[in-house]
Amino acid sequence: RKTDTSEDADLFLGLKPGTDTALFSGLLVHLADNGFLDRDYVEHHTSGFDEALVRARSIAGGVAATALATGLAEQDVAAFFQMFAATARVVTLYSQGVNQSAQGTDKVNAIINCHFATGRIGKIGASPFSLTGQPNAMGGREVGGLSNQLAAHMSFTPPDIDRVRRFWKAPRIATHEGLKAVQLFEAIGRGEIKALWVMGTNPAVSLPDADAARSALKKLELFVISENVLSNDTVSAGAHVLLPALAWGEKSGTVTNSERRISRQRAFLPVPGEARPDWWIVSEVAKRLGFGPAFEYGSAAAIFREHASLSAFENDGSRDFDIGGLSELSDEAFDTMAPVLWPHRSDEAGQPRFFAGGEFFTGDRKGRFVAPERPVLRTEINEGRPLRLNTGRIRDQWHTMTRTGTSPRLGAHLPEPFVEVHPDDAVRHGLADGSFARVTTDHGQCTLKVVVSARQQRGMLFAPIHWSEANASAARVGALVAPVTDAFSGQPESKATPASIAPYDYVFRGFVLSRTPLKLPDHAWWARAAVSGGSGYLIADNADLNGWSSWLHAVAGGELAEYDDFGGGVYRAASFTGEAIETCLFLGPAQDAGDWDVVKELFAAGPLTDDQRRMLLSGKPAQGLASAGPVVCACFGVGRNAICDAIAAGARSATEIGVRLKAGTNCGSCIPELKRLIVESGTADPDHGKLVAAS
Ligand SMILES: Nc1nc2c(c(=O)[nH]1)N[C@H]1C(S)=C(S)[C@@H](COP(=O)(O)OP(=O)(O)OC[C@H]3O[C@@H](n4cnc5c(=O)[nH]c(N)nc54)[C@H](O)[C@@H]3O)O[C@H]1N2
Ligand SMILES: Nc1nc2c(c(=O)[nH]1)N[C@H]1C(S)=C(S)[C@@H](COP(=O)(O)OP(=O)(O)OC[C@H]3O[C@@H](n4cnc5c(=O)[nH]c(N)nc54)[C@H](O)[C@@H]3O)O[C@H]1N2
Ligand SMILES: [Mo]
Repeated sequence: RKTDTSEDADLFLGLKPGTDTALFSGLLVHLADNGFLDRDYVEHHTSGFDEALVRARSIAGGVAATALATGLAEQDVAAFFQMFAATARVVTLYSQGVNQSAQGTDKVNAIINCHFATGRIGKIGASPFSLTGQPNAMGGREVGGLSNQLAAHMSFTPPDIDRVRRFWKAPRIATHEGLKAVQLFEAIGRGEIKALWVMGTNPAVSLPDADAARSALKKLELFVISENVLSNDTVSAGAHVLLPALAWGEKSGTVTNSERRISRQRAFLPVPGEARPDWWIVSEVAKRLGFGPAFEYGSAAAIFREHASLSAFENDGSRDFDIGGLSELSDEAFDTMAPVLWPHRSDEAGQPRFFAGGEFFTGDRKGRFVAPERPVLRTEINEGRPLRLNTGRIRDQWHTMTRTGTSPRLGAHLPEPFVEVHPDDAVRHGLADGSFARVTTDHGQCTLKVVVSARQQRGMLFAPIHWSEANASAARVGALVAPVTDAFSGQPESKATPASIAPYDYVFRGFVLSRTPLKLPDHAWWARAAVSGGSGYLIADNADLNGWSSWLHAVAGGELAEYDDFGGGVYRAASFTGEAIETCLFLGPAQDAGDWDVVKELFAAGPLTDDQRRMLLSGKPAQGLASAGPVVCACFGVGRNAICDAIAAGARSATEIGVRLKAGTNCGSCIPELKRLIVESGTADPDHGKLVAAS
């Protein structure tokens, strides 16, 4: 699928889902057959090359075979092979399109094989690079936050278990790997796990087959959640105990980024209510369980010192993660610690780079080529499920929206849950841009707004993962996803579930704005969007307008100003407190559903003039207030209409739009969209485009 990132690429490879292993197998063969191997590196610093090459040859033995396996054009495959071969400094960045797959480990192996084969690893500008997504994904691994590892990069081998056991004086330490997330929830569903403590994750939304995961939670005898928010889908699945945890900005500790740099996170907000740091909550529970002496931490600094000591304990260079040099930090030194690269051993400073000279953390210090399996998706499409559903993120929201979902600025760009469909598939399945569709898989169903886009592959759907039962009526996309997983990593195949799509008609569209949160009627399709000054809901429905009028009278209380044209299918009503809108409802046929962006601005403005109040329900509230359209630049709140006006007035590049409107001049993440708007307007400056490509 073409993304904003892909727009700046010299070469875009829109391969068939799950076929990365074939692409990189073909590349390995090309490198081997055309004299691009670093034979010296392969011989001295790696093992397993011959088997890996034989396997790669059987998967994709040349350009044509690679093109066939991946669905790419031969000239694109050839261009990619050439670019990789000819460029000494190559970084291969990969994230969930590679990992979240039942063949994810093999995809990664196939990538790393090409870097081993060329010796392009651990050198300046040359390395495979896994973009772990969570801000502290690395830190999570360092402290052993996965079910298949112990702390400080130790695993469940007898010597490691013994070492951690002695260090922690923990005779009953776990002696084997635990269940990974998907299998864990399956075991809960079977009643094999009876107690669960969820901390800092929202699995009822984010797991595959999420409806099954959510119902499994009901079987627990003890279900504890540590959370920042009072409610999310996991909490409402029936938590028995809710522990209020401090959030980012409120708590103190460290995080580690993708280049192994540990940074201090300092609290800059007061502690709200009874909330406590997660470490404190864990320690207090441990004390009640009778492990008091082991959990007498007075601060995050004390925990960090112990963590650093364990990393160095009986290490002697055998484990990469060693921050023994930080194990004696005073509280003050911890507080003022500058970002530090690991390893940071007691006898030396940070080590800027691993692996350039081999020296991998394996028994013989050699890197292992791994021969991947031929890539095959674990599910099949058929007549009933002719498409595949790809899922992922959008720019403006973070995962399950418990925090970004409260920002009016972020909610202004793409406020509704949607499914992206290729124009040909839209025709085939009778879908129009801006209409609604039901997406169905063997696991669940969602009703989403249709976005028709040529950036989507034929045969593929894409839906963002962010919406949940907390903020939408029918958009728990995780519920659609097949729970098949990679045999080694346990990652689910979240990007390729067989699916069907069908149009779903609503007679009425519209929205509700309210100073207080509302519960929408069960029959309505709705999505909550953060707005300034209250709560906003975009809605669609087939129930009669009289019913909506009664509903509004009941929830709004007080006196309503109303405009109804039930015959024409239009109903608009508002209540006021003083001169400001208290609650308002706009409903009508799609072309007459009210202007969400304009009314939202009036709602946020507070007191309205007499004219504005009179015009509000007329269907033309925009007079004297030009709608900025959906916000494209979230940093400066610049809307699409303003950007299109600037383009019409002569702006020919993202930079020129920035000069006029500031749009794109802060974080820059809207620049691809600015460029797209210029292209769509047909006014793009071709020379400027070349300049960008050349630089
Ligand atoms: N705004 C925002 N940013 C985030 C997050 C967020 O929630 N919101 N989450 C963070 C986290 S935790 C993570 S893990 C990262 C994830 O970052 P990404 O991995 O960039 O995010 P996804 O949206 O999952 O995108 C995966 C991409 O892979 C493509 N893809 C699907 N199948 C395949 C395939 O078989 N092969 C290939 N090559 N590509 C495929 C998809 O079309 C999609 O464009 O983002 C981080 N950043
Ligand atoms: N279909 C599909 N599913 C996916 C993905 C996909 O691409 N497609 N991506 C997957 C990926 S890569 C990821 S990372 C997951 C993300 O999925 P989750 O981790 O489930 O999503 P979040 O919304 O980040 O959940 C974090 C929860 O922790 C709470 N929280 C935040 N800070 C703290 C804290 O300091 N302490 C405590 N105790 N709680 C806190 C938040 O309020 C929130 O409820 O989703 C995965 N699921
Ligand atoms: Mo992630």
